[in-house]
Amino acid sequence: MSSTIRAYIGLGSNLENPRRQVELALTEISEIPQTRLLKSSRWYQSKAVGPGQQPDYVNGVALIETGLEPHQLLDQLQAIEEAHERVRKIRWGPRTLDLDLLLFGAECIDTPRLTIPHAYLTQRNFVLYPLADITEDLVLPSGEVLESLLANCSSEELFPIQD
Ligand code: A4P
Ligand code: MG
Repeated sequence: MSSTIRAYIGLGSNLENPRRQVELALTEISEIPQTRLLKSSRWYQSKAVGPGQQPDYVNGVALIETGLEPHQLLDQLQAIEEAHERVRKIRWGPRTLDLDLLLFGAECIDTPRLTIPHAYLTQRNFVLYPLADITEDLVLPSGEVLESLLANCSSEELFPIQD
């Protein structure tokens, strides 16, 4: 790969064997063209943020290196979601697979299809704690430091899954 960027992807599932969904998605991410999977976090069980009674999620984060442009990468991630028969019905409703592009190098992007850094990155324990598994000294484009974000984010109701 000539010019590559490091990007973080959040994985989540709370339907139809969530652990299997996210494991499979990780393999599929590693098969995206011009892309290499560098690291992945532990899996975590987390309480659903969203409407109504929902099953718990399995969440994790992956670090990749890619030669794709951000929107090309989003296309690939959405194709993987589709392949998992993800049905988009309710915002924050239950889903077989959700792939969020959390960070793309140090870029800030705001288009109708893509907001980077991901809008809720700094508030969600099921994103911040897995990020900490695979990064050291992460600084967001805003200048915020992962360590301080973690200090302000409870790990309550977030459980690393033991194999
Ligand atoms: N989009 C914009 N920016 C991005 C980005 N950085 N990465 C657009 C991915 N997609 C991005 O997403 C709606 C649109 O967002 C996409 O078409 C894309 O062009 P969606 O996945 O169809 O809808 P959604 O996921 O219901 O909405 P949203 O606002 O993206 O929600 P989130 O932030 O993805 O949250 N609780 C737990 N415990 N664990 C979870 O993983 N996830 C969600 C979904 C809610 N509750 C959760 C979890
Ligand atoms: Mg999403």
